Amino acid sequence: MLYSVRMRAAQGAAHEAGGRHISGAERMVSQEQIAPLTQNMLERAFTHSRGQADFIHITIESVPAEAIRLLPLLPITTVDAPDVESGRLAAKAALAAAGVAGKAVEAGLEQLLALGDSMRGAMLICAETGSRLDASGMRGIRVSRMDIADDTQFIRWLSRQGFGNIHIREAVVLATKVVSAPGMIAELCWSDDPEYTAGYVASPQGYIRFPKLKPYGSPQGGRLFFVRPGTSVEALTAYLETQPVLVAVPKEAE
Ligand code: WAQ
Ligand code: MG
Repeated sequence: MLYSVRMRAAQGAAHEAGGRHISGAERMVSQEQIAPLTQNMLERAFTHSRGQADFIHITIESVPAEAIRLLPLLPITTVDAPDVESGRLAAKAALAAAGVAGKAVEAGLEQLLALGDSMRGAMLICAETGSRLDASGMRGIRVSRMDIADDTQFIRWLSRQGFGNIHIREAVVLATKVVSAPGMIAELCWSDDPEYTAGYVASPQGYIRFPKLKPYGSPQGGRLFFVRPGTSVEALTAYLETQPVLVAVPKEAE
């Protein structure tokens, strides 16, 4: 039996009472792993570079084994654009190549950059018009119930490619689930951790990293999920939030 373990931390007050989002984490682990994992999540929430957490919420819920979907991890490539400007241009081009209309790329980015601070989740954006599709406001849609099927294999696969940090580890798992969702065309993300400037564009073709998608020191990050017109927002949201997913290193890359 696996358990979905989710943490969210905020400053000032609970998220739902207007607190500022500090940190979140989503894992799916066996019962023995829950205690060390939640301890680790608490440490992370209390030592986050976005600031001191005043509110921490941890949810633990069992996941029915027969509901779990197994997905192959997206292949990772890096585009070494030297600064934020060229990074964003390259990310826009990657989104267009994945099938997002230029207008939607611009409108989506505008909404992300207009946020005063980071949201806790992602915005669903129409891949044709760029209009926001979800009604979750500053909360956003939070992707949950996903993890790695085999930690050792996953860490070996990443380190062979020169990747070790927790940001990449979590992001490639999340992105693999996101692009498997019904109606999803592509995702754009960059971190809300002030010291972490990298971001990515993910589509069913792969995960493309850009080392500089925001200025160093900025606490403003976020995620845009570009969705095919006509997709059911309810069904998509339910998949992102509740479908249990385990990701595994593809056979040929082991
Ligand atoms: N579901 C939806 N949106 C989320 C989730 C989630 N589970 N977790 C975070 N977000 C949104 C939220 O708006 C955050 O402010 C924003 O994404 C950034 O989250 O290849 O570290 O956890 O080097 O800070 C990407 C590049 C790092 C990794 C992403 O995101 C690489 C990262 P963070
Ligand atoms: Mg963060």
